[in-house]
Amino acid sequence: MVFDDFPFWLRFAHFINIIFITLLIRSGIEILSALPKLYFNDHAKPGSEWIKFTKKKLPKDRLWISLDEEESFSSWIALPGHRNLGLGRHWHFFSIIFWIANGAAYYILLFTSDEWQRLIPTSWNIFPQAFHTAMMYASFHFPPPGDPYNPIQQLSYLGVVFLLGPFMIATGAAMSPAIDARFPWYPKMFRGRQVARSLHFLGMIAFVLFIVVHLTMVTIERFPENMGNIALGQGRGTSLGVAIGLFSLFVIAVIIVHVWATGSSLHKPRRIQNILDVVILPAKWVLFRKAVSKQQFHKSEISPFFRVNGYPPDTKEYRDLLANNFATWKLKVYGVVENPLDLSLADMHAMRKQTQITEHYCIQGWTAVGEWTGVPMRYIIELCKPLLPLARYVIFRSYQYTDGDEFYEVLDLEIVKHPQTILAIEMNGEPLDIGHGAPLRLRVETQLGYKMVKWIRAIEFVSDYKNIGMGQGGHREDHMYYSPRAGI
Ligand SMILES: Nc1nc2c(c(=O)[nH]1)N[C@H]1C(S)=C(S)[C@@H](COP(=O)(O)O)O[C@H]1N2
Ligand SMILES: [Mo]
Repeated sequence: MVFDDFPFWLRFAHFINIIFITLLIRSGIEILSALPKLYFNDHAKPGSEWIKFTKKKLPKDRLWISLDEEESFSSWIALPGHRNLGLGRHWHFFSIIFWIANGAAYYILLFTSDEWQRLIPTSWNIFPQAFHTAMMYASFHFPPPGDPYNPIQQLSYLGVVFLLGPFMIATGAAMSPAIDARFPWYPKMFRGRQVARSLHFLGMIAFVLFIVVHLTMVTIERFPENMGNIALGQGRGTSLGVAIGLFSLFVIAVIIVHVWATGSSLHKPRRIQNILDVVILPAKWVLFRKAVSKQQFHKSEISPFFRVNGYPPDTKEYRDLLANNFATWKLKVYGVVENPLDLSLADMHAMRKQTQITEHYCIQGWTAVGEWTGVPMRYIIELCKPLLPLARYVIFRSYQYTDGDEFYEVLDLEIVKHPQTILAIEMNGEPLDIGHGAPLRLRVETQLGYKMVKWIRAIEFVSDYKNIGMGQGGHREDHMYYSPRAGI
């Protein structure tokens, strides 16, 4: 069949795709910089990576933390660059929402029109034809123009649109703690989150290679016609001058978006965080708040090594508690509750406890499986009786001060009630050690690690968190631009 001109929606979707795929690649590289090491096993033991993008050596003679492993990548490749995982993730999730929406609209229009026939071969002959075309390229000859594409072109577009795109969404979703906690079989399909992360990286490389080859081919092979097709819908009769002009418009548009996204993220990170969160936060609320963790790993799956993130508190208050083995420690539960509580470690031990073996997902990218024993937060809620509807958020406050401020994190009350949200007092059958949060730390198995406050001092129920800290919903949100909702 002879194909008509490219419809407007197809050209528009192609343009939107260029904007978001490039934002996704650069922000993805930023995310990689937070743990520039890739693993094929979920213990993610330092040294067992199959590839790394860092020369940093970890000290052997003192405690180091996962934040020490972060690299600073240049803004020329990473969005925004210079160690800003928080904003990199904001750009990634903002972009993925629009990229998927654009892709979905494109799929629908493709199949409700005849346009799918451009991409989907209707005969097995495509394979011998593709071989023939490959031979021509290999001998430095251009094959005759296809209708509309030559077989190699058609197969690569088919692969990118229907395989690589969905593959990136599937491997990306497999890195979400909320999805994996709710459906533990899902990450297992990829043999674990670290394999999904490695595959996601390799898929990104495939995308980059495709883009490079695609750009090269459309510029060296019938450039004016290609530009006419993809910009104006109609390629015949386009002159070289017009083609160069159209190509420059594309390039300029992409550059403007990237320069603006990078510059504004570096100079006004808070503003950009808040703007992007207008879209991201409600999406996370809708998608993840009902996801309840159903993890139960086997004892044999417990990781031999479990990274520490965050240096233990070095205040006199904490040292004194440590000196008497937390005998004088009391957990304060207060705020908009009917029954404020003061619980000692002995009180906590006397309560009904629960043990869970779960996988920890740090925002930096590493994972580790551990066994946690402690008191479910829903029992604490039964005791302290939050005042409804006033109580909407729960603040977990730590003894630790870092970057000059108290470490605290805010969680939606709904997530705090989840069955695997517990105040852990033991790890792998032993009392919590200092690095992992003694005497008490939060486990909230549908969230990323930074929500799981260690060295807990107090728990406060509030109706709003805008006047707490810098008002972003946690210490990491305030200082590192992480998102207050951490299901992905
Ligand atoms: N008080 C406090 N709690 C904290 C942190 C911190 O820096 N300070 N780091 C968080 C992060 S980012 C992670 S991944 C987990 C790590 O827990 P672990 O050190 O037991 O592995 O603790 C979380 N809780
Ligand atoms: Mo983390």
